[in-house]
Amino acid sequence: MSVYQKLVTLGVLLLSMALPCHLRAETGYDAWLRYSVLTDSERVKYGSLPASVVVFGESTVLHAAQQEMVRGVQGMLGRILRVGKDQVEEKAIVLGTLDGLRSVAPWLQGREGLHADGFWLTTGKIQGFDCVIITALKDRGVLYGMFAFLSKMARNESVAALNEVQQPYAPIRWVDQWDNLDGRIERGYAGPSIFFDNGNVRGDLTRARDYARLLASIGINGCTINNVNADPRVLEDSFLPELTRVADAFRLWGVQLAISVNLSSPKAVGGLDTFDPLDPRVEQWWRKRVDVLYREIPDFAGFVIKADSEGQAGPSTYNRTAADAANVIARALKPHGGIVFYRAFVYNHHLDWREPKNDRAKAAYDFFHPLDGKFEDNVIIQIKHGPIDFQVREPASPLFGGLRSTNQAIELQVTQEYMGQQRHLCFLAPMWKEVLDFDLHVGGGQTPVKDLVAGKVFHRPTGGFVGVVNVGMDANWLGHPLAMANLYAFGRLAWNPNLSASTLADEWTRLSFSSDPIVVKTIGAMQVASWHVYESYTGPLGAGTLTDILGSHYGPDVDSSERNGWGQWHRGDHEGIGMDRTVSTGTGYSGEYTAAVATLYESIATTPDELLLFFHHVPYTHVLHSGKTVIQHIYDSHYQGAEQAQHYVHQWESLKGRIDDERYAAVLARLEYQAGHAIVWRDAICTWFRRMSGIADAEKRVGNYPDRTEAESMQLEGYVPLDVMPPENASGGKAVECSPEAHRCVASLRFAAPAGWYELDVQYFDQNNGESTFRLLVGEQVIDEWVADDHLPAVKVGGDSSTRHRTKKLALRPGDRVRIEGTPDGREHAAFDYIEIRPAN
Ligand code: GCV
Repeated sequence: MSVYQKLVTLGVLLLSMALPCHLRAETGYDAWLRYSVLTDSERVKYGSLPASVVVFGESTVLHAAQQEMVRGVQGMLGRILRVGKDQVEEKAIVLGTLDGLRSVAPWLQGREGLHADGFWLTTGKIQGFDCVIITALKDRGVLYGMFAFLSKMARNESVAALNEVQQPYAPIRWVDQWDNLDGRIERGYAGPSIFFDNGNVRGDLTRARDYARLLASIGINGCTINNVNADPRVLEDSFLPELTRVADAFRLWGVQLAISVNLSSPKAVGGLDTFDPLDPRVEQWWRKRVDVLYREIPDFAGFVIKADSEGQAGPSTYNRTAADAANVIARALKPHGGIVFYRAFVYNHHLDWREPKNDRAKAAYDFFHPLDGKFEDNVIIQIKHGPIDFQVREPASPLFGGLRSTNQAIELQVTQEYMGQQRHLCFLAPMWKEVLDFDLHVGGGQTPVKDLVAGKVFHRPTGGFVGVVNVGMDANWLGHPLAMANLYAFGRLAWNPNLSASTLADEWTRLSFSSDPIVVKTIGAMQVASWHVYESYTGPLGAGTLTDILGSHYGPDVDSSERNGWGQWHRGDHEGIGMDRTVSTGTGYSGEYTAAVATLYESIATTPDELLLFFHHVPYTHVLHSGKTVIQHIYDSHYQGAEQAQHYVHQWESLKGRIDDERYAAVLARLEYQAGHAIVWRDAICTWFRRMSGIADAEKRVGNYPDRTEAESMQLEGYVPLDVMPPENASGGKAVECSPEAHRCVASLRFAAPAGWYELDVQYFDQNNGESTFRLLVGEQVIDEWVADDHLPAVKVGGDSSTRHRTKKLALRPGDRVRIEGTPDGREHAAFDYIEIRPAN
């Protein structure tokens, strides 16, 4: 951080102390449960709200609901509700199950059709007093109703004369965390685990409890706390008390604990010499383990299994099927009401890339469709939303239509593994909506994915929605304050997939920031556009996210997808690009859909442009439905996307003073970073396609950067040129870095343009194995200084580490000597790529 930035931060801190309370400094920890004070005019609506909240019945969940109601009303209205129990003595907000209210409000019993977890908000007389009533079949439903009521108030909706029933779309609304026992999180981008540390469950589970509260507020009822690449130790006797503590922390908020288990556990920690699911000793081992678990955690939810995938042990070791493996565990869980999620993410990651018929996209369907109907009723097949792996654009997995006699759940990824890792803004609800609403035409009538997974189409006993979240110890849970919209949207869609993406963005913004119309409109617009923007500079036309798939999954690396066994191929070469997945000439994947969908994708003429390269291999000169050639679309889309990413910064700056300074600054920093990294993406991908296709950009932008001076062409002292791999990840394929013997290095140029105000960008490399310092000088004057101390997924110079530092409004005149001075640190050699100087606006 530069001295200047430090001063700004200090200033922000001091200022925030003096802010009016509706702009109090916030870390984001409260997420959408801020209950911030309503304005006088908003408060008028709640003038007649009762002064007490009475709970009928006894349970930790009901108690939590009552406490939360007090907290919420106090926050928003500044009134402290009187709490009561089992008796109404004045106008009151009443919380209780239908059963609990039977004696005092028999008239409520007439309400039919409430399902488990659903709730009813209504009004009526209880014991002679007018009451607001929040009721449900179960305690958890009352809790959900209470959160819905507070959410209405926070969004300034009327709560008078309520009569509203809400039912969740599906019974399964779970989140998975990929936390390892050592505290690291696989694909987690917001600090270490809130559950584990150093091989054990954390001593302080405050955050786990607060996470459960957030989850409950959006209707999530289950949470798997450990990585699907599961450590067998979670099933050891000694670990049980640890799990029990997490279950206790969750229980208050109606969130049931689940764990991922390793199929080899009977052998790895159980003392058996086998984990063959058909071996009676193995069956007995699972039964005993499960019985012991339920003795300590009676509301335990179940297990998640990743097997025969990416190195995880599986039933194939013994020539058994996924059904054999899932069922043996399901039978152990069944008497206790537990569930097994068996992940459909089973594929061979040593596929022969030379064989054109090989296709990873077919794997889930090929493995699981033949097993349809062979699973116990408490097994759920957990299916990633697309057939590959959370790429920026994939069609809906055909397996959703391939299971008619088996329960299923859709797996959505809230953690932005391939979507900018919470450093880039990418609101995923629009993408999820496209998949959930996609009609797979598997029965008569409409059969959208949301109905298939909810079990509505084939009348399955259970099914639903699972989100991979990976919150961490960062104060704001997911790293990027705006990324929490994804968790919110996931929960809300699991409850009601018919909500639109813009409604979700609107709700989330009001709850998380403010109802100021300008804030709601601006953030809503940014969120709703952001998936398309991200797609447009990282992987248009369905080619997949063109990232480093062998490493970070973060920066650009088009070639990394090819010539290896992982099967995320796009088949880009000098002639064209795209995977031919048709039945007629390709891998046959499109034939895994029913006829109506297969026909759509089989033909280039009917395949939508945005999925063209997922289904077809075409020459770069192929003309899209839009009228553009593929190659020109790729160039244009990257330039437009990167430009929109620059625009986010201005959109956000327009909100200064309308939201608290702490989150304003945090978001601004991320958006400025994203704006720079979008250009890294743009240049890398366009350069690769320009080189591969040999076709120039009709707009002459690619390879032509008028304001740019390459570092290697500046006058260097201590700096030496460096070839970057892949070459497109640095401008001109080269950067400069400090030579091993240099303690301080300088690159300089003589400014030659007319005198004026300029902005100057330094594109430098910020690795996580050192903290180099950079200074910008004009003549002898130090203009700016910063430290490369970000925590990017990068240990070398390249597309993951390439970062922009902008100095605004700099006075320059012809003849000025502009110098970049780098001081290396550790294994980071103060490398940089280029500078750009352009007139300041
Ligand atoms: C937990 C992808 C991710 C892995 C993840 C895997 C899965 O391959 O990169 O980190 O493993 O999906 O979903 O099991």
